[in-house]
Amino acid sequence: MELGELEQTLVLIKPDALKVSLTGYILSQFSEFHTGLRFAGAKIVHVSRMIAEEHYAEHKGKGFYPALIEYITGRLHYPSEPRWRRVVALVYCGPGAVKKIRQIAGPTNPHVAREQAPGTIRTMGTVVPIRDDQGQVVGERMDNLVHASACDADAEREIKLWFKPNDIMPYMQAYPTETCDQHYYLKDGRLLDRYEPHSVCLVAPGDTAWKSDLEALRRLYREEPAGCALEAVIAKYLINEARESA
Ligand code: 3AN
Repeated sequence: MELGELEQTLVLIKPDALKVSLTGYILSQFSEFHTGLRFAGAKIVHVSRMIAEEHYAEHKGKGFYPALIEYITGRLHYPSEPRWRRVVALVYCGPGAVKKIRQIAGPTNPHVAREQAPGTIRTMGTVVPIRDDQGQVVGERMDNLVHASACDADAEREIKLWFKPNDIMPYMQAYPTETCDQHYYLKDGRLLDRYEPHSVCLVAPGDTAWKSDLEALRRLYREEPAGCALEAVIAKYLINEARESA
């Protein structure tokens, strides 16, 4: 699909940025004045383990992965204050969105950012050693303040992971949508087509959903391969759902 004006990217303002009150500064750096891009969506999210693990699925199995999940879920920066564990999730829209936001964010590693990209947001991040149970350093965690999608394909996957179509202004919905014609509920990790006590309604007839999500839900419901995990589809429907927030 030729995106052009509808090119989009996902930004997460991560818990370390919230902790030191850099939110306003980051929003200002990404503002229309600096980037020519416009907001398409914004929400405050208490990050569940489910959405964290889907967001960073490509890093599963790497040494720093467990620390990455603890970091993005806010457990590291707010160990005893679950109510402050949150990120600001944003969608920016406009030509060159992915590249422009990545440039202002800077390199992944804050040390590299300080050396090679002065003025970028991640120069203000930190790198923290990861230690094993014996206290030996086994890796490092990069507290780099913001996430920014790396390419158009990642942006699409990530925006669809964090946002429902109706979280985004109608003129700025970049990916195909479809009207749902049946109920899907979730209970104990299983999809249902009708309500049972203690189930959560994911989508109902008449709801607008990403077309790719409904295609996946139909296959997953029939227990056929869907090309993605159930969690990748349902995580956004459980955002800020008290019953699901681990
Ligand atoms: P970016 O966030 O710049 O797109 P990714 O997608 O490669 O970088 O990595 C996602 C996150 O995983 C990074 N923001 C960083 O926190 C962490 N990370 C990536 N590579 C490493 C690494 N080699 N060591 C520690 N943490 C890493």
